[in-house]
Amino acid sequence: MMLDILEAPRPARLEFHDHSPDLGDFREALVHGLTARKKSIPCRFLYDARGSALFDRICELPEYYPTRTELGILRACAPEIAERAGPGAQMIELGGVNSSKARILLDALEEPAAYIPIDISREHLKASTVALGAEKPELEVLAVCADYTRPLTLPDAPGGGMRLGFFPGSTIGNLQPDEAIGFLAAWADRLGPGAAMVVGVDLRKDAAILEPAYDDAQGVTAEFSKNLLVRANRELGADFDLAAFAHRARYDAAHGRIEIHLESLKRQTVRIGKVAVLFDEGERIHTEDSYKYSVDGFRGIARAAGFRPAAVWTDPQQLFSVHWLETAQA
Ligand code: AVJ
Repeated sequence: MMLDILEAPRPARLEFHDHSPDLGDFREALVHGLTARKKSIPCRFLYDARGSALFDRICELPEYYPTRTELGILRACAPEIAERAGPGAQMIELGGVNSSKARILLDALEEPAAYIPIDISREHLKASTVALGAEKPELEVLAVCADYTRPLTLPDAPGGGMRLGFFPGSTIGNLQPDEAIGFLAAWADRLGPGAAMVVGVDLRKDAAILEPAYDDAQGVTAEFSKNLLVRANRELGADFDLAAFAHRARYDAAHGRIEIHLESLKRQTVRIGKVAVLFDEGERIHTEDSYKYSVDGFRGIARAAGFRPAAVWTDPQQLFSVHWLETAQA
C-alpha cells in the first residue's frame, strides 16, 4: 500500500510504502520464550511507541556514549563518504526513524538521488518522513515500513548513482555474529554489484565504560527493558509485578557482548492469560545481547558476508567505528 502523506506540492517524490511488518505474534513469542528451560524474550518486541521513545532517551544519556560518538565520527568522515559515493547516490537506511545521522550524510552527498529509510516503527517513520520531506523538497524520500531483516523489494529510485546502504547505531550488535554474517550477505545481494554500505559498529572496551552505558544512573535503560513486561501486561493482560524484576547488564569479555537480563527478585508466579510461569528467586529472562567488535573482527564479519571492507573511521578514543564496505564491482 502506498500513501500520499504530504499535501504540499513538492518537486520530488515523497512516498510511504507500507509493507505491514510482521514481527510475529507477541503472545506466542512470549509464552514460547518464558516456558523454555532458559527464559528469554526476543528484543524486537522492545520497540513499540513507548519503547522507541525510551530508546530516544537512552541516546541522550551521559553514560550512553555510542550515539554522540558515532555522530562525531560521521560529521568528520562525511566528506570522505561523499567522495567515495560520488554524485546521485541513493541512500538506503536500515532503521532510520531517527534521521539525524542520515542528515549528516545527505548534507554531504553530492545531489543525492533518493533517501530510502526502512523501519518497522510505522508512526515514527511517517513523522520523520514528513519532517525530512519538508526540509529537503528536492530530495526524493521513499520511506518503506518493513522489517529490514526479512526479504523485501526496494522501491525504484531514479538515477544511475551508487546504491549506498546505511546501517548506523551498532544495531548489528543485536545479532549473533553468525546471524550478522547472514544479514550482511543478504544486503550485499540486495544492494547488488558496485554498491557500498556504511555500518556503525561499537568497539570492545573496558567493562567500566560498557556496563554503565547499559545500566544508567537514571534507570532509563531499566525502564526500556521492563517495557517488555509493561507491554505484556497491557497487550496480553499479563500480571508482571514490575517491582519484582530488576534490570541487569553485564559485559562478557570472552564473547565481546553486553548481556541484558530481567532478574526475578523473588520466587513468584506470573500469569499470561491462561499460562502460569514460575520464576525462582534470581532466575533471569534474557532480553538482549549487544555485541561489540574489534575493528579487525568486524572486517572479518563483513568479508565473510561477501563485502570488501575498504575504509574505517573511529573517534580518537576508539570507542566506536564506522565502516565503508563495498560489494563486488559490476
Ligand atoms: C539499538 C541495539 C544499538 O545495543 O546499544 C541500548 C540497544 N539496549 N540500551 C544497543 C540498547 C539497551 C542498542 N541498539
